[in-house]
Formats: sequence, C-alpha cells, structure tokens
Amino acid sequence: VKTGVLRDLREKMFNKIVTLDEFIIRSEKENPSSSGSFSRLLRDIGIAAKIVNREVNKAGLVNILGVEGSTNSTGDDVQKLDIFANEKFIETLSYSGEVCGIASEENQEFIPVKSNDTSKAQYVVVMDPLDGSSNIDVNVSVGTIFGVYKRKSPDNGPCKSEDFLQKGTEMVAAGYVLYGTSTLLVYTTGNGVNGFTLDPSIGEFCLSHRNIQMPKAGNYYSVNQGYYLKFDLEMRRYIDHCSDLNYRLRYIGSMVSDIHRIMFQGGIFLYPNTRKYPKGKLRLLYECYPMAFLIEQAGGTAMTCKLERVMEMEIHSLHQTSSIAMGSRDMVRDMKEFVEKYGTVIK
Ligand code: AHM
Ligand code: MG
Repeated sequence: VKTGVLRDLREKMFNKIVTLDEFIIRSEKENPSSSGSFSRLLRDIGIAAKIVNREVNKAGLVNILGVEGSTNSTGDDVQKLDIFANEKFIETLSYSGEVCGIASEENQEFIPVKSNDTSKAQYVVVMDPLDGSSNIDVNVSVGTIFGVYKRKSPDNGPCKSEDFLQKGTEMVAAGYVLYGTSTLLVYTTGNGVNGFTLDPSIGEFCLSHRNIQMPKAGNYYSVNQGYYLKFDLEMRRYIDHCSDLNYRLRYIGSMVSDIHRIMFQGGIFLYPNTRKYPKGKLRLLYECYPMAFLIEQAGGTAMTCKLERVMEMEIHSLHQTSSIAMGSRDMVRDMKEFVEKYGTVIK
C-alpha cells in the first residue's frame, strides 16, 4: 500500500499520465486474485469504446445517422449507430478469447462466442452498446453500458443462459462510456470507481478521476417529468418535494449522461414504473445492475421504486425491466421515506 501511495504522489507531482492499459496492469499486480485474462478483457472493452467513439464523432459527417427501420428486442427503433456499436463490441470481444458469450440490448438471444480453447474464455459480457439512442440524430451525448460476469456453466462447453441470469451482486466489473464533450470511460471492479478521459491526440484513455466518491446529497433530480401523471402517488409526491425544494431538473434522456452528472455533482435519477411500463422501462441486466454497481461503489444508493436493492433483484430473463431510483445516499433515503409514507395509500 505504501508503495502505491508514494507512486500516486510522484505521479501527481510530475503530472504523469496513467493510461487505462497501465492502470489495468497495475491493478492486476496489486490484486493477486485478478487474472491476466480479466485485464485483457477490460482492455478490449476500451478498444471497442475507442472505435465506437470515432464513429459517434463523425456520425454527422457520414451517412450513418437515421433510423434503420427495424426494432430492437424491446420494441424501440434501432438506429444505424446502435447497430454499428453493437457489431464493434461483439467483434472485439469475440476476438479477445476471454469471453464465451455476450448479451446485448440489440439481440433477442445471447450470443455464444466460439473459441478453440473454451477453458480460457471464463467471462460473459452484458451490454447496452449505445444507450440513449433517441439522442443520436441530434448530436446529444450517448453512452455504452457494460457488465462482466464469470461464467457458471462448465468451461468445456458453450455458454448457457445461467451464465447471464446472475444477480448484480455477482458482477465482477461494470462501467460506462460517455461519448460527450469529452469521451470518458468509468468502471469498477468492486474496488472503487475510476474514470478515464480519452485524449484524442494520443488515442488513449488517461486516468482523470481517481477513486470517484459521489456527493452524499445534491440538488439535481433527473426524471422524465412528462410522465408525471402516469407515476404512482408516492413518486408524484416525491417529485413535488424536489420541486418544492427548488432542486434543479435535468433530463437528457441518456441514462449514462444523467447518471454521470449525478456521480460528480450529486442528485437522484428516477425511472419509475408507469402505466405504459408497469415494471419500469430500463433493463435490469445491462442497464440497472451495472449502473447500480457503480453508484454503490461511489458511495451512493440504488433501489427500485418498490425499495428493493437493485443489485439483489432476481433475474429471470435477459431483457427483464425494472423501475429505478439511484443516486446520492441522502436523496434516495428521502425518496424512500415518501414511498413508505404514501406507498400504501389507495391510488
Ligand atoms: P435505450 O437504451 O433504448 O436508449 O433506452 C434507454 C434510455 C435511457 O438512457 C434513458 O434514461 C431512457 O431510455 C429515456 O427514456 P424516455 O424517453 O422514456 O424518458
Ligand atoms: Mg440502446
């Protein structure tokens, strides 16, 4: 530990850049239980993110924008950039040799990855390759969300659904990439959260936010208030409370961007169940679990609007959805009080 502290100090004094690759290798050395294969997998996620970033940045220049016309597994319009991002992540992860299967928002079924030596492919990746897709056509931030599990099925055969249908508490890594004014990759392996900003001049993700701890309280709330009348009474009361306190409403419509703000400035993100989505809209496996993992690791709280801990929710299908309320500890605690107070009232 002492060597680590001294090294961090030296790096700060001499302004030394730490790249994502360097950081991953270093973390592997410091944590004997983490394997080289896991490090290679994280590195490959970084590579796929760079490829997608390149395309997101030039999306306005080439004819890659626009709705493709098909619909994804949950019935939303699929846009070309979604398909591109999906393909690039699948391609990169499949070549890596560390992954035996991938589940994506864009594919109804999980994708088994063929390998010459299946015993080396110990992990499965779950992902939303391009979250916030309604923002693509209008040059507003989008993101990628990912989570990594260790496989459960025997490693001498193909992956099975049991490898994917694991609770959030079983996740070994989770993160997001934000393609915004800068491109950032933020991830956790259960040992704190670190953020890396892509330096386009050298093409590397560089450590920019070490051991992120989110504010315990904040004054931002993030919810699609257009659905207000479709929310349960307790959520409407809580939203009234946020408005009474003059909290600032911010809603980008890209969960990655909205959570990213909250991560640094404090606040609460809500996607409650509505009449259209009685169980919530966001997908548990590749949207809610990874974000909940990050939020908890950064000192925040993540629960459903029925007050269950997101990470412990049972999962039965790949595209299962959930309601969600996550963010600064004190704000989620206040929301909980509203649910406890008004949740039993006949609506
Ligand atoms: P997507 O993965 O199809 O883009 O859907 C997820 C997104 C979230 O990023 C965002 O918070 C939410 O859907 C926005 O939905 P709505 O337009 O209903 O508010
Ligand atoms: Mg999406």
